[in-house]
Amino acid sequence: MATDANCIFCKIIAGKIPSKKLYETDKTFAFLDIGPIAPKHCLVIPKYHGAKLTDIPDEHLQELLPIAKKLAKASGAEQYNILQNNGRLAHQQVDHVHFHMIPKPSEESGLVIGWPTQ
Ligand code: IU
Repeated sequence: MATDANCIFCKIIAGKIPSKKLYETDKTFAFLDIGPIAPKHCLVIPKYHGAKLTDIPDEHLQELLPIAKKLAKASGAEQYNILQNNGRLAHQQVDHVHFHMIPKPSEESGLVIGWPTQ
């Protein structure tokens, strides 16, 4: 398994940095985002270290979307974003592949977080 001793997400997977773990398999780890933009915003990551999607072998990618889907269902949100950024121009900050699962709170909850209009 490819890992990087200097990668913060590899340290989270290894338990060297604490996280709120939501789900784990031999290939995949999911945890609450430390800077959520909505309640229950979480990240699903391969244990195999790679900065971009194209750096990860297919067999380490296959569970990511099914687990993001499972977490979307578990969040109870009817609407949500699943996002994955590659490179600084694409707003990637952490160089270990991750899928965001971002619930969109309903208007009734009073927790609406909208995208900027401009
Ligand atoms: P991005 O797609 O690379 O821009 O997203 C990185 C995310 O990783 C961002 O939402 C951070 O809040 C999140 N994160 C985290 O959950 N724990 C950490 O220790 C660090 C970043 I550093």
